[in-house]
Amino acid sequence: MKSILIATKNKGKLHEYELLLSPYHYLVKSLFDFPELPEIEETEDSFEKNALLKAKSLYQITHLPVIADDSGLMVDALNGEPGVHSKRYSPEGTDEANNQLLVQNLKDKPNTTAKFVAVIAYYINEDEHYLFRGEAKGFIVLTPKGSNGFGYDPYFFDPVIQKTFAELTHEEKNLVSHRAKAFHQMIHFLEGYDETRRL
Ligand code: ITT
Repeated sequence: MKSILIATKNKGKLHEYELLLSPYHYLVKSLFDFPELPEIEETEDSFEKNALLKAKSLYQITHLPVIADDSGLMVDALNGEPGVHSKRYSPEGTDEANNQLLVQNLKDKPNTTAKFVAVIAYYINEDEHYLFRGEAKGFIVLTPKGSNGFGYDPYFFDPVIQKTFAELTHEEKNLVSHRAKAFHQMIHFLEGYDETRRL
């Protein structure tokens, strides 16, 4: 069985990828399997650059095919913030503190429309690496709902399903999320590619 490295230490993200990858018969590894690997700082100013930086750095050390994503929440009334700073929006950088700051910054705004963005970098080798972007649109509610998911999920309301992302099971979130959309774009792209490159 071939191995693939999911370049994350975020357990919520990892679980979503394990489910997305389950039909493809891969041995899914994550950064928890490689505690000796260095932390890759996401220092760039775009999701694309950060995802590629992470995927490339980890490919160069492990020589495994790598899926790395950089993701975040972009709120219209906050000019796209927290964006690439979603993980460290508040000084504390915990989900709770990030969400409190988000609510604080939005409490007097009439419009709370927002989107989640995920960019996947799939790094097969030095010559073959690709980027895929997925977005999920919704708005921010000031009272959290649901206890599944991670990060901003309890505050992100999907107007089509009329639930926050934290009210969805992992399977349900994987039908609509930014990460799942980027992942399915990747699968679609690889279907048109050399057979050995398909997942
Ligand atoms: P890795 O870098 O180890 O993958 P991370 O949590 O640092 O994990 P990111 O750098 O991509 O991941 O940060 C994205 C942040 O954006 C994440 O910590 C959440 O706060 C938020 N976020 C991204 N996707 C999300 C989702 O599906 N649901 C809720 N919040 C999300």
